[in-house]
Formats: sequence, C-alpha cells, structure tokens
Amino acid sequence: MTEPVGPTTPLSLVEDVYARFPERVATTRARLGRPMTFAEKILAAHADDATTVGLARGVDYADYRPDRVAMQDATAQMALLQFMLAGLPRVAVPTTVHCDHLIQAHVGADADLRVAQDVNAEVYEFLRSVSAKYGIGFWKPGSGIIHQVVLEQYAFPGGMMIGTDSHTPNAGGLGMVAIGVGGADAVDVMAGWPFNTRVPKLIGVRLTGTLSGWTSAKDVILAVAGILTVKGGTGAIVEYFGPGVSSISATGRATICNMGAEIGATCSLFPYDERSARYLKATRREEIADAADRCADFLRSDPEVDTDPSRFYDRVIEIDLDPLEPHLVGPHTPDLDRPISALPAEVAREGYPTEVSSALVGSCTNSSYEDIGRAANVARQAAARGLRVRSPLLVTPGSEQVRATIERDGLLADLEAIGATVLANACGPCIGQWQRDDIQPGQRNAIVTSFNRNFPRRNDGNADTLAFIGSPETVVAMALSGRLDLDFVHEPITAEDGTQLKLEPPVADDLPSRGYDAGRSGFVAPADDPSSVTVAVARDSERLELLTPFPAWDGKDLTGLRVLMKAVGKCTTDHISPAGPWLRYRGHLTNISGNLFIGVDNAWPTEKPLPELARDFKDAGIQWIAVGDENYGEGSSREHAAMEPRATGGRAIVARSFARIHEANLKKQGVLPLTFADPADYDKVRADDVVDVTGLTALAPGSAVTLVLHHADGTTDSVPTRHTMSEEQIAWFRAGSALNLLAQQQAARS
Ligand code: MIC
Ligand code: SF4
Repeated sequence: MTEPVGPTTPLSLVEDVYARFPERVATTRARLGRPMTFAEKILAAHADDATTVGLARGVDYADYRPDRVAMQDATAQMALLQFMLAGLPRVAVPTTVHCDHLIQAHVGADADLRVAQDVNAEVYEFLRSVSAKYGIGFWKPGSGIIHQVVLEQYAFPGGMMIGTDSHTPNAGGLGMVAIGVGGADAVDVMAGWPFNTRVPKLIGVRLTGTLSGWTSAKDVILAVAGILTVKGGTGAIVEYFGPGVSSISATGRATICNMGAEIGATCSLFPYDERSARYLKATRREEIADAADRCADFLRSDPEVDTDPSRFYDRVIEIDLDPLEPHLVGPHTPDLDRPISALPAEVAREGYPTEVSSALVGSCTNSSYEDIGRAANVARQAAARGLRVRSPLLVTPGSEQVRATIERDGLLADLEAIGATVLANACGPCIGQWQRDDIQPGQRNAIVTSFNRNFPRRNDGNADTLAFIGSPETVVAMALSGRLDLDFVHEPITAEDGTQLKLEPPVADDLPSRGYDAGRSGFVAPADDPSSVTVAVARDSERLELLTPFPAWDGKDLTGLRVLMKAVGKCTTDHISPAGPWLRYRGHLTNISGNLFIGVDNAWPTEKPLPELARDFKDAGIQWIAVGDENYGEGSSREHAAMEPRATGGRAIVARSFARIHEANLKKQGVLPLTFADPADYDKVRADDVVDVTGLTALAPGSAVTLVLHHADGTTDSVPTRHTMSEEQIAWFRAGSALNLLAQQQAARS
C-alpha cells in the first residue's frame, strides 16, 4: 500500500519511478530500434507492461500506470460519486481533490471566499468526507487553482499523472506527462486499474532564439495555436525542444503546456534542465531536484532527436523566439490569432468594440510569480506617472503560495495602486464564476484576459461579450489604455487627464529572490481510520444525487431513434453543458441535465428547449441521437457533457470529428461516438428523421456501423459511419457503461 497522501509527492515515489527508467527505456529502445524522445521514455517507464505495450502511434491502445490523480471540485463530485459505486475501500494511487471552481468572484478575495464556503458548504463537506474516507488528500477552498497547486507541490520531471480537468497538462512545464481525462478514467486508476488510452502521436516544436521584451511564454502558445488551430494537436503529445527552451522559465513552460489543451493536445512536455531544478528548489523540493539530476539522461530526449527531429515526430514546427511579438487571440476561439501590432487595423475592419470593458489577470494558465511580477512591473511604470487603469482590472492569484509571496514582495500592492481588485485564489471569472454588475446581458463589449478559453458566454454568461486572450502584462497594458485598438508596444498610452506614457517592456524575476512564502496551509490529510467517516448525501439535496447504474445494452440494433439536435459549427463542452451558474449542479445528474445543449447552435428550431425535449423523449421511452460538426466536444473534460445525454436517452453522437477527451467520455458512459465516413453526409440528417443504428450486433474494432435515416417524406438514406472503439470499449457499451463493467469485474475479483 502506498504512503498516506500528503501535501507533496514523497521522494520515495519519485525514486521508485526513476528506478524503472533504465530497464524500461532499454527495452523500448530495442523494440523501436532507434533513439527515443522524452515523451516516449516517460510512457515506457509507465507502461503496464513495457515488453508488450503497443507502440504504434495513433493506432494502438495502451495501458499505463500513472503516479498520481488530481481532481478539481467541479469534476470530482461526479468522479467520486462513480468511485463510490465501484465498491472499494480506498484509492489505489495517490489522489488529491482541489476546491477552486466553485468560488464566485464578486467583491474581493476574503468576502468572496466566505460566501463560497457558506453557499457550497454541502458540496465541500461531501468532498472532504469522501476524501477522508477513501484516502484522498483534500485542498480546501482558497488554497489555489488545481494546476498551480499541482505544479508547486506534486509535479516532478519524468512522472505521469492524470487529472479530471483539461488543463492538467500544465505539469508538463516541469517535465511530467500530465493528461486531462473524464472522471470515469480517473475512477479506473483510483480503483487500481491501468489508464487506457490510444498511444499518442508526437508533435515536435523546436524553439530557437530568446524570449525577450514584451514577449512572454503565453505568446509562444498563442502563436502555436494560430498555427495548429483548435484541432491540430488532437491525439498528440507536443514536445518542446531546441536552444530556445532555456530562455523560458519553468512556470512559463507550464503556461505553454497548459494552453496546449486549446489545440486539442493530449499533453505537452518540456525537458528537465537547470531551470526546472531551480523551480523545484524554490518550491522546497531540493531532494527531488537532486534525484532528477541523477536520472537526467532519461529526463530529456536522446541527442539524435534534436539534430534530426523529423525522424521522430509526426510533425515538426519551428518557432523563432527572437522576432516573436506579443499576441492577442479571439474573440470566441483561441486560435484566432494576430500580433498586437496588427490589432488596431483588425478592430477597425471587424468592427470590434474599441474599448476594453474589463481586464482580467489570472487563471491556471497565467498566475505564477513571474506572471504577476511582469504585470506589476507595467503597473509600477504607470503609477510612477500617476496613471490608473481606465478599465476595471481583476486579478486572481493562482495559489495561496503565490498570493502570500506577491503580497510580501509588494507586487499585489503595485497592482492595487493602479486600481486593481484582487480576487480569491481560484478559477473565478475564467469559468463564469463572475457576478458582473457593470454590463447587462445582450450588451456588446470586449474584455481582455490572460485565461485560456474564450468561447461565447464563458466568462460572464453574456453571448455578446467578446473575449480576447493575451499575456498578463498585455492585459495590464490594455487596462491602462482602456483600448482594444491601441498597439501599446509601439504607441504611447493616454491617461484620463491626457498624460501620455510610452510603456517599457516589463522585467521581472521568474522566482522570488527571498523564496516562496507558503501562506496559510490548505491541505487536509485523509482520515487515519476511514471506517469512522460517513459520507452523507441528503435525499432532498439539490446539489448532490447518488448515481444509479445505466442499463446494459439489450443486444439488439437500436431502432426508432429520434434526432434531438444537429449542431452547426463549433460545439464545445461549454455549448453542451455550460458552466457558470450550472456549476452548482455538478454533483446532481438529474438537475444538471437541465442545461443539456442549451448553448448549441441547432440546425433547426424546436418547439421546446432541448433539455425539455430530451426529458420528454426519455419519459416517453424514446431513445435519440445528436449530430455534431467538426471537433465536437472541444474544451473541457467535464463528463457531464456525456452523462447528461446518456441519462436522458441519448445513445449515439454522430459527428464529423471529435475532441479526444469528450470522445473518451462518451465511450465510458456507454454512448456511441460515431463519425460520418463521408463528412458531407452530415447534411443528410433532418429534424424529423427516425433513425436506426445498425451493425451493433457485430460490433468489433473497425466494424461498420450504419445509420438508416427514415425521412418524413418516406425516403431513406443509409449513412456509413466509423467508430474507434477497442474490444474493451465495446465491452463498456455492452455493459451499459465502463463503470458497470468495472463494478462487475470488481465483484468477480473479491
Ligand atoms: C474548464 O476550464 O473548462 C474547466 C472548468 O476547468 C473544465 C473542467 C470542468 O468543466 O469542470 C476543464 O477544462 O476540464
Ligand atoms: Fe479553472 Fe479556468 Fe483553469 Fe479551467 S481553465 S482550471 S476554469 S482557471
């Protein structure tokens, strides 16, 4: 049995992992017959069986054994409700829960945190008691955003983890293969089963030049997003290498890996080097840095990879950091990219609002000591001339440790001096937890943030808010000018009284010279005596509901299905199951199903809202399909976007293509993810079709599944589709869900 979960990863765990590298890597190198990249080494060291694990990238499914699991409060509820159904006494792998998503930003840190503790008391108590009972470490609200806390406390070079949040790859900044998954995947690993996923493809990003001036790590990933687009990284690990790497700090690398989620990447990865070691030491993990130094050859790619990358990667991208300018992306999609210098002309051309209505710094992507330092440096330049922000500026520190340190070092005061409001250490406005009083719904306005997502309605629930994303220093500069159409890099900004100021490129330390101040500890260890803990879920709770297993498949082709909706264009998880006010129901499947598809741009009008229509179908015993466009399910890991359809009678989603995590979530919950063999067949599906899904009795990897569309005019179309289900995933469908199968196997084991 593993050691009890503590506030950091114990050295013994890291050493056990490092001890596996030499033999596992040698075995895999021999099997591949060539040198290896860093990502391949980590996967080899974590393969369930390195001698037999599939190696065909993008083809084979493989079993891995991650070192850790992390969950945030909005996804942990459903994950742990499922874990409770698995019938196990405790988790098999070190696991932590982090309370960060449920704190609403309104007036400021302390008051908002108190309100959250009160409003969410039932949910926090559920998470605390389940954690105590099953051996899970619990981080209280206020301790910080999951990915920042993981980076500071748990991530280590060469490790592998999964997390129930799409930005889990943040830990790649410190050389960890960290993958975002749905709760059901986390349940497998917590139950002691391997994590099964398709062997990722590899994309290499070669960095040359040096990061300098206004340009920051954020601009690197914004440029990559512009090149690869929101689907370009699907199914791939993005590995950064080359001489430019050393000019990016460990936390800057985490920013880049974090936002790799926006290009659909499985995860992103930086090699271990002296800057990683400095970060480990600064965060009081000296002995892990020493252990990593001893294992250093395994914590980077073989030299041949740097000299001949195209031999190793499915695709290679080159980015020269020297000419890279600060970028701003948006609105509505993170790959709509341009340098700041091109912004004024584009604002005029597109008719975007010229004023910035709010500027927001923070989120798991950009809330490190260095980020706040650079933002504060810009603020100090303004304060020295008596300038204040012209747009409201809100700042969310990433963790209690960062908050305490930036407070001690006067950086918070610098931001407050120009008029910034400091919010709780939490996701806040990034996930729509923003009680915005200054803008009415329907009012068109532009905001700039240092976050990572900018889908419509994401931050304030208003579809007419245009959200643009840039680095923290860009956001502060734009808050000072108050303008979206000013190139602050080359032009002076103008204060309210007419004073002009040409901002200089910010300079700041990447690590605090006086070390980090840990602040108030937010960690709660699991109970010594789990049997003393009872987990209470009130029968009449509107926020928590115990789950009942989904029914098993009856062994027959599906017939007589209806088409609930057909999504036109972008359909992210924020369209399928929006967050904001709905975060309230993340532990209550029936109640959260009230948001099903409410953000979707549907191809036809319906007489009732989609959640009601779905419920009517369910009550009438009618099953249904839904149709999606490209990259359906882009964005979040929230498995609610798969469970809600399943709970209301959805049996298949047929799309032009899927985002990785969402496709996996659908499979886990027993919903068939099917892609049109011919994307043009999307057009054949009509609102009043009655649909049969055939080929299911012979369902096997690669087998044909056909949709028979019976149109209302009496004609019929036969539409071939493809699926990517493995034997095991087909077994989930047969059992009704992966969890049903797990529970059956668990019962058979004991
Ligand atoms: C997000 O950024 O969309 C979230 C909220 O962190 C999600 C998880 C969730 O929906 O709870 C994610 O990215 O996975
Ligand atoms: Fe939280 Fe936003 Fe990061 Fe998601 S992207 S974990 S909501 S800060």
